[in-house]
Amino acid sequence: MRTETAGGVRLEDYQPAPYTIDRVDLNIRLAPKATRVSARLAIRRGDNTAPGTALVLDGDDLKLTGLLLDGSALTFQDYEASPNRLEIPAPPSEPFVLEISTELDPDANTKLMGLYRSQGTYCTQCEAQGFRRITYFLDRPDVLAVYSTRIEARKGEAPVLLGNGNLIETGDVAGTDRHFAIWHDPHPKPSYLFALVAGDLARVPGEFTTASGREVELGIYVEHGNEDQCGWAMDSLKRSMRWDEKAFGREYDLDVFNIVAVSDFNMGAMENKGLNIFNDKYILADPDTATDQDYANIEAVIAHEYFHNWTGNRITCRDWFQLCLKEGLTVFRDQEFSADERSRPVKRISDVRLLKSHQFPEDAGPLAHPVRPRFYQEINNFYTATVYEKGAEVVRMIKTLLGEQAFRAGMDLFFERHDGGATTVEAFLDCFRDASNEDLDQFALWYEQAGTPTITVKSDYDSKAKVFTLSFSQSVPPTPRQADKKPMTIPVRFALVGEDGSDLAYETVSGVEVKGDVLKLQAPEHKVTISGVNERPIPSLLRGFSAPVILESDISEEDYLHLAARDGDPFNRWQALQTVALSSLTAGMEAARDGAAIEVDGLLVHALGTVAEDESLDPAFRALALQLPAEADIAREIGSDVDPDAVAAARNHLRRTIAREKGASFARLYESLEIDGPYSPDAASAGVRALRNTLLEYLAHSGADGDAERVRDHFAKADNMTDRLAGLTQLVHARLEGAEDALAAYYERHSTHPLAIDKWLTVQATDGHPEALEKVRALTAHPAFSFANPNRLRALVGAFATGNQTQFNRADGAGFDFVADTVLALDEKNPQVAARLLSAFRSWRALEATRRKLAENALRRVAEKADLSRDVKDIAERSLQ
Ligand code: 0A1
Ligand code: ZN
Repeated sequence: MRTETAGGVRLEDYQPAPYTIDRVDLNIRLAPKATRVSARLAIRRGDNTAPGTALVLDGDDLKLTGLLLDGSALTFQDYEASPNRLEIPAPPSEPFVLEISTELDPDANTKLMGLYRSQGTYCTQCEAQGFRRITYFLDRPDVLAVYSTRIEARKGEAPVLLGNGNLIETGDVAGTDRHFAIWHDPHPKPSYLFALVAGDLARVPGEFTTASGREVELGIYVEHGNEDQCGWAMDSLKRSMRWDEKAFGREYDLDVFNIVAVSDFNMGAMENKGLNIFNDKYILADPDTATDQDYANIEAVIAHEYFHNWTGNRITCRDWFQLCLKEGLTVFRDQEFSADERSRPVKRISDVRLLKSHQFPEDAGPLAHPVRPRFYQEINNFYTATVYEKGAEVVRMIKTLLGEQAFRAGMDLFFERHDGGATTVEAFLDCFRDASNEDLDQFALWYEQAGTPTITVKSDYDSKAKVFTLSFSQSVPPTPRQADKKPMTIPVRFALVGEDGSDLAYETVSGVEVKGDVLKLQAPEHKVTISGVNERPIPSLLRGFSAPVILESDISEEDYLHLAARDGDPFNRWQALQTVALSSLTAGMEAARDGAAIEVDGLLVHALGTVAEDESLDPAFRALALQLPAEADIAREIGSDVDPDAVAAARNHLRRTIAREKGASFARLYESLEIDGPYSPDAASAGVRALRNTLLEYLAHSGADGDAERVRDHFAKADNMTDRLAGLTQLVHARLEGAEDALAAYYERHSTHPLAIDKWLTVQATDGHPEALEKVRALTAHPAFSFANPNRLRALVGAFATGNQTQFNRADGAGFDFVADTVLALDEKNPQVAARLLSAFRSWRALEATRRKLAENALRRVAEKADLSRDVKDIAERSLQ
């Protein structure tokens, strides 16, 4: 029985495959317009499959050129073939070999799924369902096979031939200008992990010896000339390999590990077994063209893909509904890696910022879905912040609830039990149950229920009885197809903070289950009573963001500012400032909307000034603390009837006021933060640059004599991309004199480096000025822009749609129309990227009425177009539901 129907795919319809494919022998003869693929599949009837059951293989846009069963040609009565399907109605009941020949046109493949060419290099992308664009197959993650791949190409065109696993043989094809390589991957894998690369690439070598002494040859392949931009990626790879041994006891399992950087790629990177393929944006870095953030991203993505070797590849997903099993878990692992390599609190704050800015809006809008969905129309649309980032939070909560040791024991059990298998979220949770005896039944709702829970808390201190009471209630909002929600298990890490900032002692906690400093909320309401509290405490709740929830509390602004200044948990210090800033900005927005004067909270301005100057704090932390909530964060906080212009007015006003009041001290601090010596991407110097560049943003808006000059100088004298881009951004966004010259100078300097040009496009696309749309439109005709390249598209149109709140949401609807038109034009070429772009509309219902109507019209126009891809149709329809 097939699980895929015209109406979408449902988890409850899952059935094991009726046939198994044990071995796949591929012979791929590459040519730009006519690549010939022969796939020999060793197929076996499943134990529960009746003899004579039809074999149905998936295809996508395939051209069948030959078909042999056990060496004999099949006649037309023996099979039915279409570009999307191959059926053998009555296959043999004993194991048999099916040899399928197909012909592909890599040059015509603009979807970048299956086999395509990027700058002349042949490469593949098979997750989630790209293998079926190469040959007919049981293209589902629970069909695991051992692959051998013979790759053949013209020597001049593709001197480098790479496949999964280990290299077995190479040679010339006698009498031709062609050569071949045979790769063998001994680890059974699902088809989505298949990959090949062939091209004229440079190799940057490395080596690694695993804990048990296996010598692994490492290679990073890039276009010629880019070799010297691979050092950081290689270093990150080696550190990742070592970390996985130490933190999770996981060693690498092949003799080679290759990474290839390509410039046309739909996503960030891909964990194909032994042959990771990367968007070059996550490999290439040098100080002149990559920012500190790029370096941090490269480190995280390299780690992420490498960690998939165990969480994803050795243990894979039974079906695509289980995507979070590999993605949430692997994001959790890469977050922990970066936290260990850098500053843990700073990493946590950055991750939570990302969660709140991307996942919370998704969870609050029409595209909300559970971490493990139960239904999809198009699986490509479920590589979301919910599956990845909220999925990682769920794993983090398991660790919080179980404690470090039991968590590790559960992970060890998972690796032991499921190595070599394709499994489920239930089986994953069972490992933690068995390792800890913890009841995770209610906890499992985190995988099932969409929507961000809100916890509301009221506090009371009885100074006579020395009893502190916290009254919690929780609620989970309705989301598409999930009207009613059950109460969830919510781990709340807490402390009671005293006058001097220390954590106060207490005697007993009742009314809730407690483990160490974690309260385990499970009921709709809990009255938590804490005895033996000798002074009035300020509760520090949800320390380290122990659960992905919205916290609404009756804590006063004064108390929040006390936490901001003194909480022992750095995350909550940051959060306290954000909370105060958000409430001040929401009030400012109301005033702006009513045409009243915006009042600025003097206590907040003072608190920010104090954090900036506090040298006992990590500069990276100070930088984060000084960054005001983004316009999109303020909009999310407001939740409905949002006027983005009023939001921007309030934020700009607050920033200007801080800049005016603190300008002189910020300028002094800025001047004192010079870094001596050559650029290094390490976390400590990146932190100093982050603080300096955050101060620069205020100086750009101070209006004080000399500050604009400082910004121009900052740009002109920068000896690295982090500073140069910060200077350029401030010049352009603050509309300072010299902005146009700076844009021209930047372009001149970096015109041959596409990734640096992406930043130039983004700076212009995210300028909140009303001219931005016209500029963006004009830039789509610029020679540096390419509609066919996903990075360029995201840097310009994507950045405009997601990073320019006032101009995308223009009151005349022109921003919506522009993005909708781009989606429609792009859909014909690359539906995946088009669908992602369209999801920028995800918060349209929260807008005020005029904009809401205009956004709806644009979405309807998209939804109603004939011949839409399944990708775009799915997003358009769900957005309108
Ligand atoms: N598994 C990859 C993400 C990925 C998904 C789909 C792709 O196809 C276009 C590519 C990459 C990861 O988590 O890194
Ligand atoms: Zn991943």
